[in-house]
Amino acid sequence: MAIRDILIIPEKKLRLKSELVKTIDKPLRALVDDMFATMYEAPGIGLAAIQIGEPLRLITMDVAGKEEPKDPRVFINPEIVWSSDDTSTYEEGCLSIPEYYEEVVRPASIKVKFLDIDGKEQELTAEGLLSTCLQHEIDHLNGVLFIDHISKLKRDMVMKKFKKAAKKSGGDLANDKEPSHHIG
Ligand code: GNR
Ligand code: NI
Repeated sequence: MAIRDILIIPEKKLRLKSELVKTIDKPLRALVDDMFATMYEAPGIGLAAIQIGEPLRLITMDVAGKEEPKDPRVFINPEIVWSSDDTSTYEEGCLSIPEYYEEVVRPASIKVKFLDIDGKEQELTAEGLLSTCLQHEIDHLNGVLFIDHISKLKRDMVMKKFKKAAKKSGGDLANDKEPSHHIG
């Protein structure tokens, strides 16, 4: 079990559409273990595999409160099969966009179909934080981030800030722009 690095914007991989999980085998279960370790350590209430660089339709989640017992959940190949017309607004954050929080409007309730860790088909109707978090994570599987649901002005401000930070610390590898000519 390993804590893995979480990708931060403007990392291009975060924009990939993740692939269906084909087989639930030992390596996949090891990946799930890494995702839980990484998610709990962060700490976060959800994690999509692409956030640790694995473009698979795989999510870990635990929306239990601090005082409540752990409630680890795994969603494999999740699909939203129904969304409510009524919406709810929640202040969201993302481990791939650290320390930025903004209100997002989403359907209040959804019904999802998915496979559990034993490969068994499951259905779940979610509301509240579980619904919000599931929609946030399923967005990740499609290369969508919560800042895509806020105003372009706010999104552009956030992207600018993180591009600048990546340029300062990581240089060209962490940046989605052209190679720097200042090295050497
Ligand atoms: O830890 C997280 N908290 C959170 C809060 C409100 C809405 C969504 C989330 S998910 C986030 C972890 C994360 O980035 N998952 O992709
Ligand atoms: Ni996120």
